[in-house]
Amino acid sequence: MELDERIISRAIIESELKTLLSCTETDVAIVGGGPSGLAAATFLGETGLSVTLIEKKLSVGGGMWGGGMMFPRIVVQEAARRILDRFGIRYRPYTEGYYVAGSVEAVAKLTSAACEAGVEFLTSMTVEDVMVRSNSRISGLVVNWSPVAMADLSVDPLTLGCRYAIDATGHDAVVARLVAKKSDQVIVKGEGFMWAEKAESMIIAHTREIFPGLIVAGMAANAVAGEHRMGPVFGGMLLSGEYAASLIAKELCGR
Ligand code: 48F
Repeated sequence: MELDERIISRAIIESELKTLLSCTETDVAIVGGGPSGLAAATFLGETGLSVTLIEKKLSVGGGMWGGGMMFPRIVVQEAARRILDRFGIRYRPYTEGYYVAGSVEAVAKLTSAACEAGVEFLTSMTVEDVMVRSNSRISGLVVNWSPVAMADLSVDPLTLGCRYAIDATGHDAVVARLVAKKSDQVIVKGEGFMWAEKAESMIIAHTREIFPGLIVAGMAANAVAGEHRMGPVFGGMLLSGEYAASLIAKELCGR
């Protein structure tokens, strides 16, 4: 069989266009493919809800790839060890209650689990605004290709409808800030100094619906609340993603 470039191109375009069309109406749109976004995506996908994860970079993984100062290792505390087990991420105990895993393996296994759970990934796409109708609830996201902003092109965005959105954009809490700019219902306090114990112990309390239809998870949740940062200990990110998923599953699936 002789390979035909036109068939290869058609296969790619047709299959991705179908995916993009299906993502114009999704149950849950997750913004950001770091550890909290990936964990939330998997848990939600497993409930049978349709889940789209939008990531502005070419690859998912967020801050996990870099571990601590580019040493590709992450630390997870006892409270979240069960999540490492759940995703099959191997780890070694370091000292009591502290476990070390490889960041490459962690990202790969979180991503693989999200794929298995049926999550659709839209990469190189940036969320630049949200849709809010008269019911004062998030009804969708406004998106554009990331290179449009990088090249400073003047190109109008498109929209993706959703029943719930999760802001998992990390330290910048991008979606929360977009909403805060246009609604006084949301205030983003910005993250505080590094204090791992406090930051990790408060993250579940800060993982919540900050605006109808918008849940904040991961470092974005702490940034909105004015909570401390925690550095390369990742248990809270995984637990927050799991908890964000449970809040939405309760509303949309009644469990
Ligand atoms: O930063 P990130 O990994 O967020 P996280 O899940 O985890 C934080 C940790 O990595 C670490 C930490 C705790 O251990 O302090 O920093 O809270 O991932 C956020 C992702 O969101 C993407 C960004 O490229 C990254 O991959 N992102 C940011 N803004 C946008 C976006 C946007 N406007 N549209 C789409 N994706």
